[in-house]
Amino acid sequence: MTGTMSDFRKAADEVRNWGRWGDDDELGTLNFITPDKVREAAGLVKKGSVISLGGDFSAGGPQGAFKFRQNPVHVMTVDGGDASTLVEYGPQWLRNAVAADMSAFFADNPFRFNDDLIVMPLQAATQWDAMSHVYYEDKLYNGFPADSVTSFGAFHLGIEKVDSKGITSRGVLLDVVAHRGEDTFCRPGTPITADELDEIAAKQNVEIGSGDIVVVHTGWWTRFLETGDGGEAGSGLHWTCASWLHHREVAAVASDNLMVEDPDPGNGVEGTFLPMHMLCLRDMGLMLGEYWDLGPLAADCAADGVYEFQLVAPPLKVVGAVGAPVSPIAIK
Ligand code: UVW
Repeated sequence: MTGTMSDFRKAADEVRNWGRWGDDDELGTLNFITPDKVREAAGLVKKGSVISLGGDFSAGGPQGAFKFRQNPVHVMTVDGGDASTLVEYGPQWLRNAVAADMSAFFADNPFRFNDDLIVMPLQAATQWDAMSHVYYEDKLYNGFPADSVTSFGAFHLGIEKVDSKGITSRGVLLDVVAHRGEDTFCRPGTPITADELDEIAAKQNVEIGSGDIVVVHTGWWTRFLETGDGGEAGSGLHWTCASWLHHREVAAVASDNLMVEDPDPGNGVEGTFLPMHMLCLRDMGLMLGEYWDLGPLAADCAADGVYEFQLVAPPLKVVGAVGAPVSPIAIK
């Protein structure tokens, strides 16, 4: 069912954290991650197993459904054949500019190197949304003006601002795929509600506490790996889950789908766009992780019955960026 603007305003007033950690705060709910919390998370490492939650960054990524986001373009700028090939075939300017360098590096020397370059949207695959990613009514989180994000980047709430928090904390996986008895992924049509999150936590015998990072398995990435279809809709969190995250003092939330929240506007709020993004990033200051690969972690948790772990997920420090790639790991 679609929510109304008045439902949205009520939720926004309830979850808004502006001023809670000071007028100049740019960490938002990451403030819930205290030194004690980091110690608690490190104490969850028992088996010494490391599980990657990062998807591949490649031309075969999930982008393409929206024209403003492309898959990564990755090219080699130096490879072992350059010295001989460029000297033999390259035009004069290239020989002067590059081949001479390469020849100098490589001539009579078997110790060589390769270099490369990548062009891509920072949102191409596994990523964090920075708090500067979305806004409404000209305000970002904590009341910073929306026009502080300029063509030179975000002067407030850029992704590099969260560096002091790692990001690392206790991670908790909530496995919606297993709970719903799905084979691979949660099909579109039924958003994940706060009650369902509570049911899953109870079933998994795990509690969500202050400073935790909640990781929601919908199976979308596993499905994408099978089909290669990055445009397929799936299920996501109902926008009202923002209040659930707020009351539990969750530090951040991540999922394996393209927007964490349910993609169907019919399950959103009339007259808004990405209502859960707005409540989480703009009102609460709570970061969203998208396109995480949660299949292997879900399998591991199902096997040992342990759904909590040390999560280590530092975003790439791209100064002024409104989001950044990440290769998260869960350590158990
Ligand atoms: C948008 O689609 C605007 O954002 P996200 O990639 O965070 O879902």
